[in-house]
Amino acid sequence: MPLVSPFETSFGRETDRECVLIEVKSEGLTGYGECVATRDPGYNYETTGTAIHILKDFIVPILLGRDVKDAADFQNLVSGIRGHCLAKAGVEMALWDLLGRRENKSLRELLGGVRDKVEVGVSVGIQPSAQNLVKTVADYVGQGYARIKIKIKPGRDVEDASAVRREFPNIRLQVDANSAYSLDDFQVLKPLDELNLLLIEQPLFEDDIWDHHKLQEQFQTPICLDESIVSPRHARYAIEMNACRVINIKAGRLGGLSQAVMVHDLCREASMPVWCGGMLETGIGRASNVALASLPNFGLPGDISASDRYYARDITNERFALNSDSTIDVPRGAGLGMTIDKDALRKFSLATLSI
Ligand code: OSB
Ligand code: MG
Repeated sequence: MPLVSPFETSFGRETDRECVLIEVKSEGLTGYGECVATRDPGYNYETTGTAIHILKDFIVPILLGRDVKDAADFQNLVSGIRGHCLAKAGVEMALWDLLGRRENKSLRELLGGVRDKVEVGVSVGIQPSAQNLVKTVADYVGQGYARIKIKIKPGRDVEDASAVRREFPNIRLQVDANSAYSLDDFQVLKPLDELNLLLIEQPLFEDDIWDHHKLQEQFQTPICLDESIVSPRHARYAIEMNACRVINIKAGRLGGLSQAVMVHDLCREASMPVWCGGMLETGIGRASNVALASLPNFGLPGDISASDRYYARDITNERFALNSDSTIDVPRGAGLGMTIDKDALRKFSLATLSI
C-alpha cells in the first residue's frame, strides 16, 4: 500500500508498506487481523516473507479445526514456536475480532479499556534537511497533533531535534533512534538531555537492556524501550534493571494483544508509564491499537495518527480522524469494529492464500 509520504528511519526508507492481512473463519463468522511485519527485516528480524512461512507451515496447521477457548489458549497452542511474535500477534488479533463479533462486544470492552477516545501524536520520519523537518512538523502541528515524535540517526540527531525545539518551545516532543547508537556515542547523545524531551526511544541495540540501564543513569530525560521489549519477561527485566522509565507497547512485537495487556499490567504495578506504538498499520491494525490504548495505564499519547497521515486509500470502510483535542475515537462496534473495503483490498492484493 502506497504511503502518502515516504517514511525514513535509522534502518531505512519506506515508500509503501507490504502487509499481511489475516482472515479467520469460524462458526459462520469472520475475524480480521493484521500482521505488522514489513518487507525488510529492519525493525525486527521478521518480514512479510517469514511471517507467511510461519503462518502457513506452523501456526495455521495447529489451529485448523481446533476449538480455541481464549487468547491464553491460543498462546499455549503456539508456545512451541520460538519467536515470530509478529506472525502470532496477527492471528491473535483476528481471533479477538472473531470473539468480539460472537459476543457482540468491542475489543475495548474485551480488553478492559476505560476511554472513549485516546490521546495521539504523530511519528515524523527523517526529512531531507532540518529545515524540511521543521516545515513538516509545523504542518502536523497545524493539523492538531499535540505530540510530535521525530526519528533520529547518527548525523541527524541533536541538530534536527534542536531545530524543532527552537521553533516549538512548548510542544510535547520526543525522539526515536531505532537502535542506531551504542554506549560509545554517549557524548553525541548527551545534548538531547537539554531539549526538554518527553523521552528518548530505543537509542541502543535492540537486545541490550543492560546498556540502556547505564545510559538512563546518566540522563534526566526518560529512556523509553521499544525494540528491546519482546515479552512480558523482558518488561520485567527492564523494570528491575532500571533500564528505562517508559515502555512503548506494541502488540505485534510482544506476540499478541494478550501479551500487550500483561506488559500494561506489569508496568502499572511498577508505576511505569506506557504508550501505544505503531507500525504504519492499515485500518485493521490501527483499530487494534486504538482499543489497546484505551486501557488505564496508557498515560502518554500513542503513535496512532489519523488514516490520512498514512494512506490515501485504506482497506477499511471506516477511517480514523483526528479530533480537535488531539485524540482519536475508540471504535464501538463488535470486535475491531471495522469492515473491509473489498474493492480496495482487491486493488492492493499481491497474493492470497487460503488454508
Ligand atoms: O519504531 O516506533 C517505531 C514505524 C515502523 C517501525 C517502527 C516504528 C514506526 C513508527 C511509526 O514510529 C508509528 C506509526 O505507526 O505512526
Ligand atoms: Mg520505536
